[in-house]
Order: sequence, then structure tokens, then C-alpha cells
Amino acid sequence: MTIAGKPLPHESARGHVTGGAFYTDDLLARFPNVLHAWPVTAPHAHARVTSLDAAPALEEPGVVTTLTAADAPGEADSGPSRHDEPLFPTEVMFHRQSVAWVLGETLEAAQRGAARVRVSYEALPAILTIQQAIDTGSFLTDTLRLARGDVAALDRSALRIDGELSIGGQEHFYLETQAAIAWIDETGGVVAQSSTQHPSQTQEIIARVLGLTRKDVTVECVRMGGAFGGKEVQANAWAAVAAIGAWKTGRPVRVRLTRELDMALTGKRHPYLVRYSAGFSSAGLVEALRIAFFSDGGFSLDLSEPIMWRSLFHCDNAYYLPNVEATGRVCRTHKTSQTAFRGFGGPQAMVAIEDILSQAAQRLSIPADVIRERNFYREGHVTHYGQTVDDAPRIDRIWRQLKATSDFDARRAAVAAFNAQHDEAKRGLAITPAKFGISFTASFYNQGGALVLIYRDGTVQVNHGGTEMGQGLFTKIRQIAADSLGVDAERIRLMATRTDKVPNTSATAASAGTDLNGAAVADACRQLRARLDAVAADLGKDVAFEELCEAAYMRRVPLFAQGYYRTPDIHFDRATGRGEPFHYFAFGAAVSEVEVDRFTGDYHVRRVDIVQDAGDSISPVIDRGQVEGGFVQGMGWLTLEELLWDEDGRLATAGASTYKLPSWSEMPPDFRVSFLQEARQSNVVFGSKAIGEPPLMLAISVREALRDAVAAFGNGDLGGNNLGGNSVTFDSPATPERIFFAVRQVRAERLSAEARGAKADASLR
Ligand code: MTE
Ligand code: LUZ
Ligand code: MOS
Repeated sequence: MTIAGKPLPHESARGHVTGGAFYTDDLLARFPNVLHAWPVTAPHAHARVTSLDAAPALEEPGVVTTLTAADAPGEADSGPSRHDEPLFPTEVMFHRQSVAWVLGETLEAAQRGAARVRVSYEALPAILTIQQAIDTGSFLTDTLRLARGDVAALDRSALRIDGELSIGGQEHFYLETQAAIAWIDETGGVVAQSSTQHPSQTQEIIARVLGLTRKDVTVECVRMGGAFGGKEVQANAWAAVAAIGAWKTGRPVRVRLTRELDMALTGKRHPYLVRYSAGFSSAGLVEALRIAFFSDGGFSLDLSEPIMWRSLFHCDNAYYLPNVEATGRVCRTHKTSQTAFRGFGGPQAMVAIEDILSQAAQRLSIPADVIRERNFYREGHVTHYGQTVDDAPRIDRIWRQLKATSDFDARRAAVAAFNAQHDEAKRGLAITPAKFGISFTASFYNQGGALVLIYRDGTVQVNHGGTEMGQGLFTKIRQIAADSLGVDAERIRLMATRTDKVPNTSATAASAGTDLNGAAVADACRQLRARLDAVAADLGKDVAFEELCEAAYMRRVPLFAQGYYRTPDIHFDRATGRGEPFHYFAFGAAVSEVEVDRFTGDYHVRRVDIVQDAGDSISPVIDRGQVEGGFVQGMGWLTLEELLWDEDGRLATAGASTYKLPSWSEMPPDFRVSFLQEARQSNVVFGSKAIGEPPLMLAISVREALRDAVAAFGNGDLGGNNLGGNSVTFDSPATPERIFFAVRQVRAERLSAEARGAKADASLR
């Protein structure tokens, strides 16, 4: 019986669509005496709090109490890295930061109370852009660096490209906004139900703010309605506020951000400014790359440092860079603290290198797919941080398979034919690869734990350290447990993630949820299966699983086991910038075709083809969903979603009306996803590979297809273009506005080149 590899539906699919699936805020109904919390938020991006009088709030009917600095018995700070996120700040660091909270019998009472809290501020100058931060020396980190070879090679290259690229951030827009409910249990301990990717850290922060030890705090996460990195550390503060409220009042306290508050208060994907110089041979090989990343970290450190490391690790994408110097620095601005988001700094760096390669292709009149192919990692190649790219040949395999199945060459010709006949619209086609390193780059996080319980009736409860956010982790783990125990999936129940079942867990992040926790569950199940096999041998006959379990119990064989997994052989030394930080690489490639309107810059995606390496997929339907969802989320980031802050540091795009998300209308009408065959990954649970983040970066093919289409307004077709030595550039996201201006620029260049040509012709006559 094999259940892994079967295309099972998501274990909560029915609950998701019927509304039956339980989320944190659904607990509300179980607590008739729950209190609702609402923040008092500051009207400045940067200010000193000169006085705060919460007392007037108490005059409001239904207000029970207020929460200010004096109410936290421990340290009122939720900063996960540095302690730089005071829950009751005396210095406001971003517009709408909460300075106090009000608890009410109803949400409305709490809101009315919050409006009554009197706060005076002394406004201070705010730093709102990366450039301002650089100019004023406002940074959250030192400069991080990875380098190899000698970038002086730049000066000897046949082609040199110097440039700057600005890349926008992204709002997570998980459907379930941040939520937590905390209460005091019958023994005096604190319990929180929290929509968190990292229950152990939520537990740590609650213990910190209450001055308790971890044994006094239990955190449970039943599931999340999406997280995407936005709840890797940023769920903690809300659980901490709820816990402080519960501690003060003895009553359950609920914090749930409205969409508008969630967008205003929580961190986003980091905006980046990238400065680069790249040197190419006349054949289009990268000879040297100097690249400097500046990220907008917002007001506190959060995960910005490991995110910047991941950028430095991914500035090569799938390409061998012989000489490279990559540096990165996190800027401190007066904005929300930017945080983890699917890809974790990798996407920004990969957008940059793909941008540079496309420009080189245009400048050298080499087709972009050819220039990419020529620069691929080959067998035996080592990255700029010293890790051998073991499976480098897979890049070529995927590339060739995708080119064939997407009919790339024929469509290239068809696009050129279309473009030759149309002046009002042009089509573009691009293929881009993605290589993504799998493992937390902070090596100690790469561990997983499990506790598997078999009952005498032959049914099984599986506990593990991972959290479910819609990605299908629980579905995969159920399949792993079923096969490891040799029973069918119906016997197995996946329990909500709790810190009192498996301690000291890592965040479910870095796409490693199944690799780590799945392997730990398999380890526990292996032990149990061995014990049961011994009992079966003793019985001397085949019996049903429930009888075997009963027999084991009667023989006093323990029917529960802990499982553990740690990723072998990974290490990285920041000081030298050398190591093997990743257990393996996930690979994929995508072909996108777009059509751009000359007059408006509006565009649509006509077709997308993807080949992704998922190893031996444990759950093909889940993996397909991850590829489709990740791709569309990446496409949204690179094309539609634009975060704007006004000159006072207010988030101008703080709702779905002004922040444009991809929807049904943006789905590629022709969307073909397939997986690399014979792709078993050795040394990973069931031969599978991580799938959560890598497909997001395949959306870069849409950005590059847009560049291809824009170039066609200059001269026809980019397959070998003559833009007069120019290349098409635009910042990210490639909104219709940016595409409109890029088209206008390219057409102006063409017209002036034609005018020069006409003049030259005339002078010959
Ligand atoms: N898929 C859904 N439906 N919802 C999510 O929140 N998060 C992504 C990805 N896929 C996410 C998702 C991110 S950022 C990560 S790191 C992985 O799922 C985490 O889960 P995994 O490690 O089990 O793949
Ligand atoms: N989180 C983290 C991550 O703490 N370290 C990582 O390397 C990482 N990578 C991807 C996503 N989340
Ligand atoms: Mo994902 S950004 O690792 O939560």
C-alpha cells in the first residue's frame, strides 16, 4: 500500500470550501466572556510620545481596561532578533504604530475607548526611502558580503552594463488577518491560540512579556488562512498583547486585526534598490558582477538580516559567475518592519540577475534564452559561496524539456510574425530558470520533531512541529505516516500544532516544513513499526492492525514514539562567506507569453508553461497547487501589486481598493504545469523536494516577456534585435504605467534612429 505519491486532495479541502475549517478567531464563540482588543495608533511616521493618558477610555461604556507599559509584568517587547519592537513605544517609529490598547466587552466599545485615549506627540523628521536612509546613514545592519575571484575583470570585458534597479515590496494579503486569543487555564498557565507559523517563538515572546518561563505558556495553532512568511515572526506581537490582557484581567482576550489595520501595521516584502556593474564577453558570458543590494527594512531588524543573506546567496540564480562581489545592507526607515515573504530575499536578487542578463542579450543581439543557457551552472561548478551545485545537470534537463513541451522555437517565430503585422500591440515571449537553496541559512533551525501516538483500537494521532497554512503540509505528513506505518490514511489524525506536544520547534518556513517535520514523523513511525513487527512475528500470524495494536498493548509494548530529524552536513561561516548552507537546490523554469497594448501599456498574459522539479512528489495535487499559487503570487508582485507611501509615511495603498491583487482575470488562460520526471532526491524524506517558495520566482518570466514585447515596439523582434545598442529597462513592478512609459521610450529611440538613418540616406544621394 503506498499512499505517498497519490494525488490526494488537501486534508481540509472540504472545510476550506464549506466554512467548516476552524481558524483562530473561530474560538471566539467558545469564550462568552472574551474581551476584544483595539489599538491606539499614532498619527506620525516618527514622533516622541510626550504624554499618554488612557483614563478617559474607561468612561466609555463597555470598556473594561486599557493596556499600557505598566501592565506587562515582563519585558514589553516583541522583537524576535533584537529587542527593538516595544509594544508600548515612547518613540513612534512608523505611521499608525500602536502605543496603547483598549479592552472592551465588544469590539465597538474597545474602538470607542481607543478614540478617547489622549496622547500627545512631538513629531520628528522621518526617513521614508532607501535613498534617504543611505544619505543619512540610517541602517539596521553592517554591510554583508559574499565574493569570489576578482571583479576588476569588469574593466576588461567586451560589454559592460552599469545600472540601478528599484524593486517594490509586497503585501502578504493572507485571507485570514493576524489573530490570537489568549486565556489563563485552570492551573494558572497562559494558553494562546495563535495564527502563527512559529508557535515556539510565539510562546517565547509571551513568556518574555509576562516574565514567565516557557513551561508556563502553551501555544497552539490549529491552522492559518494563509501566512506566506507574514506570520513567521509577526504573529508574535498580537499574541503577546492578548496574553498581557488575559494576565491583567483574568479573562480571555482576543486580538484580530481588521484588513485595514493589518495592512497598516504589519511588515511586507522588502523593497530593494540594486546597483550593479556587470561585464560580459562578446559571446554573452558573465565575466564579472559587482552588485550591491539595499533593502528597506522598516523600523526594526526583524528577519531582515537573514533575508539579505538569502539575496546574496541567490544573486547567481542558475548561473555560474566566475568573478563576483555581492554586498547587502538593510536600511532603517520609518515604516512597518519588513519581514519574511515567500522567497525570503531570493526573489529580489533573482529579478536583478535576470534583468542584467536580458539587457546583455539586447545589447549583444543574442537571443535572451541563448544567453541564459550559455551561463548555466554545469556539472562540478561551485557557487560564489563555495557550495557545489550537485544537480546542475537538472537545470539543462528542465530547460530542454520545457523548450520542447512549450513549443518555444515555433512560438518565438509566431510572436515575431505577429509583431511584424501589428503596430498597435506587440507580443513577447521569455523563458527563465530558477534555482532556490533549500534549508534555513541559520543552520540550527534545520531540525524537526514529532510525537506519534497509536491507540489500542489501531488509530493514530500525529503531532509534529510544523504548522498548516494552506500549503498542504498536513496532507503530506498524513501520507508519510500512513506509508511509514503501513496503514491507510483514514486511521491517522493530524493534531493541531502545540508547543506542549513538540518543544523548541522551528518556524514552518524556508519551504522545509515537509523535509524537516515529515522526516521526524517518518522516524517516529519507523520505530513504532519495528515494535509492531516484532509483536506480529511473535503472534506468528497476520492480524488486522487494530488487533496487532491491542496485542502490543497487552504485551506492554509502548505505542508512542518521538521522532527527530536534523539536516545533515550543512554549514556556513558568515565571516569567510564560505560553506554549504543548503541541503540541496530546487529547480524549475517557466515560459511566459504576453501581449502589450501600445496606447495604454496594458497587457495580459497569454500562456504560461512550467516545469518544476519536485523530486518524487509526495502529493502531486498539493504540489501543483503550490506551483500555480506561487507563480500567480510572484506575478502579482512583479506586475500589479504596488505599495505606495505618501510623503508623511502613510501607506497610501492600505486596502484592496488601491492595492491591486491578481484575481481570476489575471490568471493565465492557458496554464500548463508539469513536473520533472525521474527526479528522486536522495537524502530527503520519500525522495521529495521542497515546493513552497521556489515557483514564485518563475514569475520572473512574465517580467522578461514584458521586456521582450516592449523591445518589439522598437524594432520588431528581440530574438536578435538592433535597438541601436540600447536595452529596455524598467523598475519593478512592471505596472501598465511603467510599461506605457517604456514603450514610449523605445518608440522614441526607434523614431530618432530612423530619422538619423533617413538623413544619412539623404546625404548619400
Ligand atoms: N501556500 C499557502 N496556501 N499558504 C501559505 O501561506 N506559504 C508559503 C508556501 N506556500 C504558503 C503557501 C511559504 S512562504 C512557505 S515558506 C511554505 O509554504 C511553508 O510551508 P512548507 O515548508 O510546508 O512548504
Ligand atoms: N526563514 C529563516 C526563512 O529564518 N531563514 C531562512 O533561511 C529562510 N529562508 C526562506 C524562508 N524563510
Ligand atoms: Mo516562508 S517566507 O519561508 O514563510
